[in-house]
Amino acid sequence: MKNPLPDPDNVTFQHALPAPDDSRSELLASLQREQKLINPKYFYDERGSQLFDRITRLPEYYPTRTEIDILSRHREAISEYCEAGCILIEPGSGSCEKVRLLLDELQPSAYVPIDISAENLRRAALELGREYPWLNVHAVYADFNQSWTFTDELPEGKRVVFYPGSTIGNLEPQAAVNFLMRVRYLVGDGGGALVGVDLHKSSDRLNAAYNDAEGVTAEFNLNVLERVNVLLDAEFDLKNFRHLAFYNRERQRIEMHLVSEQAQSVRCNGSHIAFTEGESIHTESSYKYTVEGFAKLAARAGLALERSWLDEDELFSVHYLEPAH
Ligand code: AVJ
Repeated sequence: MKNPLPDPDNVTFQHALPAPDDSRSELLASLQREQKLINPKYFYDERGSQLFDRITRLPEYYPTRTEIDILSRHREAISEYCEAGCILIEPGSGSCEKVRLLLDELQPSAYVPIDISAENLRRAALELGREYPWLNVHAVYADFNQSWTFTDELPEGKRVVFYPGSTIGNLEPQAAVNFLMRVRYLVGDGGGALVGVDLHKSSDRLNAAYNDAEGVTAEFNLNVLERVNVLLDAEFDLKNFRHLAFYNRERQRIEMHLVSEQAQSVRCNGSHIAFTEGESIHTESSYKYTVEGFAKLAARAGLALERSWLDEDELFSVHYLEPAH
């Protein structure tokens, strides 16, 4: 069906995606490593995004509802730190749900959603622009894991990066420091960052959140193989792999794997990838931090933790960071 509404003129689009070949060879190389890997960014195709949406509503998966609760409860204080008139930049904006909790109170002069899912980005930006006609929405279609060059074209104003959802937990700690250094450079001396971070806690609670009774997380994990099948013209059979997720306390991270149920050889990109029985593909790490641990991490990137907001049970945290002087 054609969209009967014209695009609102407070919404603009910018395209900054690298050539698709780059990401294909990166993905293939990661599957040929000693410990096979798939970057968790590949989870989020159409179906993967839908499954993740379902995860966020599962009784065991506390992060989303807890963060929403923190953002709503503290929107006034949060807005004082971010400041009205700021340029709010959200890498991996998805459906732009969480930013809605802040917009009315914060009154930023522009919102810059960045996402690698073109269709979702377009839909989400247009919807948001219609809902908030006073807001300048500048959508950027880009892979922020790879390049930040798009930032030359942003409107003027105090820049604040909004990075909710503990997405930063997907990065290895050193990569998280590198990410925060880029954030610091992007926002400059006068800017800031609002970052949502899942907290270290009991293994039982964490293990339950990634092994839900309904099996949605298992489906989400397995679905990444469908994506690989499309991107690399491969023949992974989902029935031959099973979901594994556990909290690695020593490294303070949830690990998700897909475990091969049998010895098998999978056709992939004109070649084959061999699995022994029980061999795994590491599909995701989700690092958990203490407030002190996260403050130290941010400090390594030249960012000072100005303020933290936690829920009562100390399950989740939202932090305002500023360049350290
Ligand atoms: C979107 C990376 C924050 O690590 O909790 C949820 C993704 N994976 N269940 C997380 C995820 C399995 C999620 N993040």
